[in-house]
Amino acid sequence: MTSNRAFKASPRLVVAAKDMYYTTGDGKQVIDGLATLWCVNAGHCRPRIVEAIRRQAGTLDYASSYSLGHPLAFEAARRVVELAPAGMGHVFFVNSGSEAVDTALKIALGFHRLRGEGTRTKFIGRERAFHGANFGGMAVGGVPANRKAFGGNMLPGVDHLRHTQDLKTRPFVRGEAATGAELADELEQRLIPLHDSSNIAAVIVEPVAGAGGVLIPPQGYLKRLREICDRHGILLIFDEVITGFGRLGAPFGSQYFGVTPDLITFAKGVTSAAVPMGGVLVKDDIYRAFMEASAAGVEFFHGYTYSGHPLAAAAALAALDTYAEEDLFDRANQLGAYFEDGVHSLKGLPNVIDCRNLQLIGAIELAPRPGAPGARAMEAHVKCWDRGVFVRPMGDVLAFCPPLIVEKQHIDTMFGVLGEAIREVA
Ligand code: PXG
Repeated sequence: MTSNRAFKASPRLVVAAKDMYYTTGDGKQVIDGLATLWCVNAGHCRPRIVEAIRRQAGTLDYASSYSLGHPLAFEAARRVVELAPAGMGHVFFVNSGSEAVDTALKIALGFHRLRGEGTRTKFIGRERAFHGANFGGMAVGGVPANRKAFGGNMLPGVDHLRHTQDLKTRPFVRGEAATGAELADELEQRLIPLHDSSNIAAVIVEPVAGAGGVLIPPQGYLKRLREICDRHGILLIFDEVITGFGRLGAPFGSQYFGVTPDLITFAKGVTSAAVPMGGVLVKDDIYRAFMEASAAGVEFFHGYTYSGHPLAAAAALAALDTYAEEDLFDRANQLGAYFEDGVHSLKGLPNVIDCRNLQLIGAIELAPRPGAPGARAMEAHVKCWDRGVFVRPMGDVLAFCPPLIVEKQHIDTMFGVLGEAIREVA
């Protein structure tokens, strides 16, 4: 995901981090405007998390979840369940978002098979979705650059919904667009008739698409997807790797949008990124199907060496404590309007063709420079970095997703600096 040649030519190294800031090799402070990769939700090097990892490393450095267990993994699962929508009472731990997605797809297949609906093997993803870099996630994902080189080896039996962005009719929307929910109807009007619901295992979507360019769903879109899935016995998976753990002002995007899926994938913010961890939350009836209907022995033949790793579990518990103590899941509600004004303050600058946002996630889209798509955003990103602000270029989109401890002064600096950079790269 990095141009190695560009990096080698001009390496950008960070040597330390604290709260909202990175320290670079030459001693500069840089605001982390994207929680690095949408993940450092509590900010960097938070004392409780640091201490918990230190303590755990000296107490139980490793124990596997194959045939063994250790209490912290169960405690972490219980705490994640407490935050989850009602009825999602079980967690399968993994080590990344990509593993969470592939795990969720496998759970969906296993569930249908156990219930005698083993013909349900197809998955429906969405254009411009990012579901990680492994083969399952890549297949249901819809970011062309992630798929191009691997085209012949995708999972078979995958189709995609259209993405929800329409800059022609809905540019510069604040929050969720009032129109566009009908885009969900494509599932019932086109894809289900084409494949037949008896062949479809699950639909997977990010509630807010992140790495594909920050696409905010239109009002009512996710609810409509839920209703269609219910009518046809199709499982709905929300990939909440970015929207989980407070990004939208609720523990999960599911609660923010008032739509409960059957499975939720999470990662990143669960430990505030201090130790890799991911997981899949499942509805109780899915868990029960495995416990009651599978043959004797292992109920779900899946897992990783580091699933529920003690350091990750310790970091997760400390991160969840930090979120609770500082009421960080409410920050997006408190600051969402201010952040929105910051994002939209860039409207009218040269080449800005869209500003969009929801709670503490936002993006600016620039018109591509003729013959050099992505160059303008990349140059703006470098100028911002040189002036102490990290924002992420994704094609011609610049994305923001600050740690939840962000203050108004950081928001002012981020958008002020980016505004200057956009003028300069015009
Ligand atoms: N699902 C979603 C929604 C994600 O955003 C993954 C799955 C995969 O997570 P892991 O932990 O396997 O990386 C992600 C990851 C970018 C960028 O370009 C975004 C991600 C990862 C790397 C780069 O903004 N998101």
